[in-house]
Amino acid sequence: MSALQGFWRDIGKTEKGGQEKTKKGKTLLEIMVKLTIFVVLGTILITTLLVFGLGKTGQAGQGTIEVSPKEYDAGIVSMAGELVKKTFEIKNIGQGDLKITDISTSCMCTTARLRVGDKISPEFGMAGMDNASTFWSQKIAPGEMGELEVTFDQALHGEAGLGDIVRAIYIQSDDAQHPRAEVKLTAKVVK
Ligand SMILES: [Cu+2]
Repeated sequence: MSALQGFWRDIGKTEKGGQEKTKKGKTLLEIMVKLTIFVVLGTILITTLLVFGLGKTGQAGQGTIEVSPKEYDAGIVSMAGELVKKTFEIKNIGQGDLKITDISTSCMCTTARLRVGDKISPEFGMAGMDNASTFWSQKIAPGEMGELEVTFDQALHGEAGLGDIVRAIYIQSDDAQHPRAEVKLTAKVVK
């Protein structure tokens, strides 16, 4: 008897042994074959999805950010008056999706939220002072527009904040040419 024949005979024995133990159960070999088929088919499916998914993204092109206006002058604002609010437009003028990954402002008195369709972001503040962006990002489709709602609290700094002020709002995205776009808000704060 060759070594190969011996091998098959031993497998046969193992199978029979398995059947005797479990009776109505499947043999070890059947389970292993089914498991192997399952794993192979699963791998093919996942690979196909990844290849086609990535291919699509690559073909679609890149997003390009356009902010408008770049600067807004709120004019003379009274410390006792209502908070200064201004909405800036954040448009994707590129061929592919634009992903906004973070928003921050230059000072504690200035906060911003991004609204895209019916989605509104958390409130962003001064860089490093909030962690609102940790799990946040927002897609803007080609041709689509988001609204950056900025609030400036002209009374936050008290009398130290009187006079001409300039505040910046930074918008980080996956636009390779403009990874950090910015808009500015100016005003003259009076008592
Ligand atoms: Cu401030």
